[in-house]
Amino acid sequence: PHHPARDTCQENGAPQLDVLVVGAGFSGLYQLHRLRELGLRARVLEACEDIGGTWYRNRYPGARCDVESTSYSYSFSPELDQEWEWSERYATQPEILRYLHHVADRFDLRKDVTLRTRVTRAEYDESDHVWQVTTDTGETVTTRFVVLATGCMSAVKEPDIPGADTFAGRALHTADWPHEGVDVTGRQVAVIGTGCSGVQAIPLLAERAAGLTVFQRTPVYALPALNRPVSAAETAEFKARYPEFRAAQRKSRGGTVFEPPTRSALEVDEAERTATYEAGWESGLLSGLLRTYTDLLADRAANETVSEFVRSKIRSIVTDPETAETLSPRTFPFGTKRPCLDTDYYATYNKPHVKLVDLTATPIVEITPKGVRTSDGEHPVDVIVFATGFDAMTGSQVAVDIVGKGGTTLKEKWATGPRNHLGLLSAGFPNLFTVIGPLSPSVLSNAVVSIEQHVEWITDCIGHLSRNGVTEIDATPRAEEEWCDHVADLASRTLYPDVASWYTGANVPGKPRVFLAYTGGLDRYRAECDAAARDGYRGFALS
Ligand code: N01
Repeated sequence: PHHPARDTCQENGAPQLDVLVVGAGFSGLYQLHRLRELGLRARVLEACEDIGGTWYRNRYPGARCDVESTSYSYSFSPELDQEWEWSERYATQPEILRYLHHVADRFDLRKDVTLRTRVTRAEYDESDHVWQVTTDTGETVTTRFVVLATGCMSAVKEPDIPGADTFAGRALHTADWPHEGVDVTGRQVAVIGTGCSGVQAIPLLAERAAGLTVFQRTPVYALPALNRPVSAAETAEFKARYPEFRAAQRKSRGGTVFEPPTRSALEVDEAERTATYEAGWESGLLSGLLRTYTDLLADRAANETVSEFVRSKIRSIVTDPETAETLSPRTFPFGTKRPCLDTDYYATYNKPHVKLVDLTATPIVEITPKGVRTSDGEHPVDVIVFATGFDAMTGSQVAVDIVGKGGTTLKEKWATGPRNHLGLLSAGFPNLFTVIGPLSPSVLSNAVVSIEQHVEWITDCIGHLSRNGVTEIDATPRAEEEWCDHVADLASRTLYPDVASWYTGANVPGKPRVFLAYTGGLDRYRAECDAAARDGYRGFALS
């Protein structure tokens, strides 16, 4: 067989790089920083024109974080915590991007980031224990380790609607919004999709558009963000307690700090429950309702109490009862699809120029040159916004042609669902780490806290291997099987797996139905990862 890596190895047989990091978002930038501390030769390749990952691409109107910015930010540098100031409780996309630029400058990261370079292929050389990585710019790089820092929401799901390419007006996807912005003043606008992207964009599009038609297939549960500017006094107060907050965050179950609930929702009477839910609603936190009782994600009857509470809120905001009912989720329990954090989402439907089309009653038949045709007729528009989501969790990884041991591709191996050990390494694909990928807490936690946990574990691991002259780490098939079973077993005790969502891969036609995240909590997960490392990387074969 051809061993391409050998052709490009340096003369002493060493690969050109110790670590190649794919992606320059929150994950890739921090990974680079940590690898530098080990004195390793590391480089980041980024497909986009600039750094920022998710926060570079998702520029649609209203794009902002749904975790408070003081919490959705790096914790690794106390100096960074002290010098950066967030202007709002929930930062907008431009502000988060500015933060990432600040981090890149402050830690001098840019010089090892190559932009406009998409990794297209990575092939493992079993005899030299190196990866040969190919890019769309024609470059080949040999590297001992690869870290896929490619994000959970970066592979855009193309709209699977007939005629989508025939539309004569402007078609946009929320995740590929033009950098110069789009002025919809006086235009007729359609939005297809009511997940978190749609929910954030709809109120702002409605402010400018002459008419806005929202095409909804499944309604969501959206909670008020109660976003507001942060005062100088609040910032000073927060900065004073940052060290203890960061420590608590690292120990927490999901990367945000709160007192965990102790009681079932069914243990208390309705009046008490409603008062508790009111307080959760008024907290303006994404998890404000879910953190009230222990069993909301495990017991349907318990969950129905909170689901109905949110529906009652929708009815209280939306003046037309029929529209309120169409906006009310009835087909899945609260929290089993990611809830949204909104600003004026439901109230927007009270505006006379905003129309809601219920696709369960009148499905989309096709997109025509003039607009959207449902079974009820054509809706002519100037602009269509596809807020149709992503091939989440696995899409960005299988998009790279990754060839592991024995010529098996990751795509083939994962054809029936992702398999790996500890969410970090997939057996047969040695030295290839994933940051916040499938079967780790990732999307069920504050992503930045999970990213730091992964990056630090990976860095320690690579440091350990390098110091000990170990050139290969691979997950053992047995440990991998046990981990996959463990993740599935934990998920099966929740309400998540039965629901068609991107958590279960159900949003992408043909994608296997597997619950994609670890539900045991970041604290327990961190302990599992640390124990494996302490026990000499138990569950992994080192050679
Ligand atoms: O995508 P989604 P998203 N015809 O998959 C509909 C994070 N995020 O980009 O549910 C008609 O959630 C689809 O309908 P259905 C966050 O984790 C965070 O909004 O499949 N409709 C659904 O309504 C989030 O969960 C923030 O029936 C079609 C929508 O499109 C994740 O990213 C902001 C359709 C897709 O919703 C993804 O959110 C934004 C079709 N053919 C995103 N295909 C923050 O606040 C799809 N849909 C930080």
